[in-house]
Order: sequence, then structure tokens, then C-alpha cells
Amino acid sequence: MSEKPGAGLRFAIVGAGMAGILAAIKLKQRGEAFTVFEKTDRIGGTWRENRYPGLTCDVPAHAYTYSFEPYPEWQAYYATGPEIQTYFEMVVDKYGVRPAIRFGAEVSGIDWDDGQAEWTVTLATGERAVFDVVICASGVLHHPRMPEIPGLDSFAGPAFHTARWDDAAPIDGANVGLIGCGSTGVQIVTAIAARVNSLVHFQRSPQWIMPVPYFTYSEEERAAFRADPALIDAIRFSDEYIGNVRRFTDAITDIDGPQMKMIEDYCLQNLENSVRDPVLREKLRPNYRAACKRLIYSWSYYDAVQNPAVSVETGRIAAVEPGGVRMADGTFHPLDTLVLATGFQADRFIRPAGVTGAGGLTLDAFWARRPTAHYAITLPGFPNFFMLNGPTGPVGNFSLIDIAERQWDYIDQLVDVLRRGEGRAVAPTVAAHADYEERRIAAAKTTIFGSGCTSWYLDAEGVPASWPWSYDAFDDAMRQPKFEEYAVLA
Ligand code: NA7
Repeated sequence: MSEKPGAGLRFAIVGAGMAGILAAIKLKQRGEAFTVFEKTDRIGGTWRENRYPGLTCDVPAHAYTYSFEPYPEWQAYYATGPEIQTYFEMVVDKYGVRPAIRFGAEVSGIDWDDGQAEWTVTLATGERAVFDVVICASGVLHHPRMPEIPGLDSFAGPAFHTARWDDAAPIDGANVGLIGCGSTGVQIVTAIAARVNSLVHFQRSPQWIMPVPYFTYSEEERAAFRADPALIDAIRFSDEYIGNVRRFTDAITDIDGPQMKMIEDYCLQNLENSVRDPVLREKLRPNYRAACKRLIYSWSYYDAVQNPAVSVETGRIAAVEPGGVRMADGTFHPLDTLVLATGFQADRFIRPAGVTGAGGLTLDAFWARRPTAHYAITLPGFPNFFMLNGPTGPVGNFSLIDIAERQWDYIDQLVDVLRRGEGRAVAPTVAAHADYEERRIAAAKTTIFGSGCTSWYLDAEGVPASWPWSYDAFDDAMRQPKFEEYAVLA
């Protein structure tokens, strides 16, 4: 484990996904001492873990890319999961951070020592090491949420969550059941509709589907990207992407405004124009506001769902039986394979690792009511502990890489306080964070996420957990921490 290099700071990064890789690169470029702890044997986080058919990032590929490492090789406007994994593997080697990653190193505890002003990181193996700063980059959606359906364990064939894809499960020519219609379920329908004998898509709630353009890049276009990175920037900063991000965040914060009306009209027009059968059309018609659940971007779902092999089942599931799924009205769907696209526990973050901050304050206690962090990054009582893509951040329909990079700039300025020797530890004050939370919660309740639907955006009290202000407000907040909101420990 890393030694304390003179007066230099020792950094622990938890997680080798997109955000952990970013932190590692930034610290390596500064020549600082860091160790990345990765519980599995590969980098990639979400993109390593999810391998379901149709896995695609719904942020345009050239925008879902580190700003310092544009990638001319993307095959299409939207990248697939395997392509993104390849990109991250390339970046990790190009920037030489792989040797600093400890694979198979699951962090089970992170404990602050008030006297020494340092963190002890404990691994599941019992091994311990001491650090000055912890960067928590453990992701958001990584603990599958299994549905509570009677008899689920009795299913005779393969039944598995989408984040635990079973390659041996029959799909081609098989009778497949798919529970869940979020982004994951919709992508799977589009990918397997033409492969199955039958696909029953169990839909508890209909979804808003935003039609988006899809096109591949030719070899000539990729050659042009290689020759002139300005062409990549033109996509990255295009009105099609960044303009839409701005309009989208305007819409979610001004729910009766013109931008939201445009989104709703556009999606409904897509439904009317694309789905021919009036019965199916009504099944697919959402009964809550657009973007209340995470808006689904798809160019192909309505085509796929009209494949004769696909049926949309809107009844209530009563039980899973060994041979299939029984509905409350007695209907039985015989199935070979049952896929659970039922989402994730979005309130876990670094847990189940136990984190204990100053004065013995545990993260579980601090988060007893809801997970939160000051501007989604820092926590009062947890000095020198920084989260990337932490709670209350903007997890809407725009690039989490962009978000993490801006968050890193904010973190870097707080760490500078330590680098300059102005103190040994920095954390937000209780009062500053309480003020942030009060303003955030009041604003969150008025966003579209709080307009009356269920979703993973909502905390246990039904308050939207996502950043409730505009993209520009986020950009502004990340430019410089309000240092007066922070206490520096001498
Ligand atoms: P989501 O968006 O949380 O979607 C989960 C889906 O599963 C949603 O349609 C749920 O219906 C459905 N669900 C959950 N439990 C059940 C039960 N018990 N019975 C029937 N249906 C159920 O997860 P995804 O994996 O699709 O997407 C997660 C994020 O990953 C996505 O937003 C992107 O950011 C990438 P409900 O709507 O609750 O009625």
C-alpha cells in the first residue's frame, strides 16, 4: 500500500469505474500518491457489470467521453456498453494508472481517526492502510433491486437480474419473460425482439419514450475525427447535445413551461405516429408527466414492441411458478427464461462498506433519513472525504463523465487547502450543509421528479434526490467551492 511521501498527501480512491479512473488520472498527472481499490478483477464499473443485449449509453458517444481524451473510434452516435468498456480499458493504459489499481480489493470499512486526522481503509480481507484523503467513486446504480414476487425462487429456468446477465440462458427461439420497462428493459426489448420465439414484456407502468436520431459513423468520418479533433468538439458542444441538456434541465425545473410541453408533445406524437394498434397504443400511453421517471431515449423501441413475437402484459403479476408467470386474473405465461429489469437500490452509494467519520459519526447514522452530500460531494463530519456522483447530484439525462469532471475541479480546490498546508482536514460545516439541504429539498419538490410517479429518483420520503436546479446552476456551483461553507481543521 502507498507510503506517505514526505509532506505529500495519500489518497485512497474507492472504485475503478468511470469516476475512479478520472480521479486516478488527475492525481497521477499531479504526481500524487494514490491507491485505487476495486472489488472486482476489472475496471469499468457499470460498463463492466452490465452485459445485457442492447446495452447502450443514452448520452451521445462523443459527449460520454473524458474531455481530455476524445475518441475518434466511436462506431455510432450512441455507443454500446462493450465499446465504452474498450474505451476505458484504453484510457487506463494510456494514462498509466492500471498499476495503481488494487483488483479484488473490496473496501469494507473507512474510519476517521480524530487524533491523527487520517482515514484507515479496511479491506474485506482484513488488510488495512492509512490515507489522508478518500475519494469515493463507487457508483450509483450497482446494487440490483430484486422484485418481491411470490414463487420467484421456484422458476425452473434461468431467472436473473439484468446486471447479472446469464449468457447460458435461452434467448434465441425461446419464450422469454421480461419484467421492467425502464431504460434497461426497453433496450433489451429492442435487442431481442427479433431473436425470441415469444417475449412477454411485463409492464407495471408505461414509459415516456423520446425519439432520438441514431446513425453510425463511417470509416471516412472516423478518419476525419482522427485528423481534426475540432470535429469531435463540434458534436460535443452541439446544440443537439448541450443545447438539449440545457433545455431538458429548464424543463424539469419549470414543469409547466414551454420546454416541458415540447418534450411531452414530441413524445406523444411519436407514440401516435409509431404505434399502429390502438389497443397497444393505449397500453403504452403514460399516465403521469414526462420525465417524472427517467425519460427513455430510444429510436427503436416502438418498432420492436410491435414485432409479432412481443406482447405487452399490463396485468398484475400474482406469482412466478416453475413453468412461467401467473397473472392475478389467472392468465399463465409459459416461459423458458425470466429476465428481471427491475432496477437498482439507488440509496446505497458506498454502502455496505461502513464509514465512520469524526467523533464516531457513522454514514448510516448521518444518512438515516436520506443519503445527502454538500453539493453532492462533501459531508459534514466526514473530513477529507469526497464523493464523485454522490447523492443529490445531477443524474438526469446528461453525461455523468461531464458531471464527474466538474466535481473533480471542485474537489481539487478543496484539496488545495491541504496541499498548501493551511490545515490537515476540510469538511463542510453543519450549518452550511443544513442550508443547502433545506434549499435543495424545497426546490426538488417542485421539479418534474416530484410531480407524482414512482422512480429511483425518490428517497424514502418521496423527495426527489436528484439535483433540482439547472445545468448552468450546477456548472456555476462547481467552478469554485464557497470556502466560507467549509471548516478547516488545523
Ligand atoms: P428502472 O428505471 O428503475 O426501472 C425498473 C423497472 O422495473 C420499472 O419499469 C419498474 O416499474 C419495474 N419494476 C420494478 N419492480 C417491479 C415489480 N415488482 N413488478 C413489476 N415491475 C417492476 O431501472 P433500469 O435498470 O431500467 O434503469 C436504471 C437506470 O440505468 C436508468 O434510469 C438509466 O439511468 C440507466 P415501475 O415504473 O416502478 O412501475
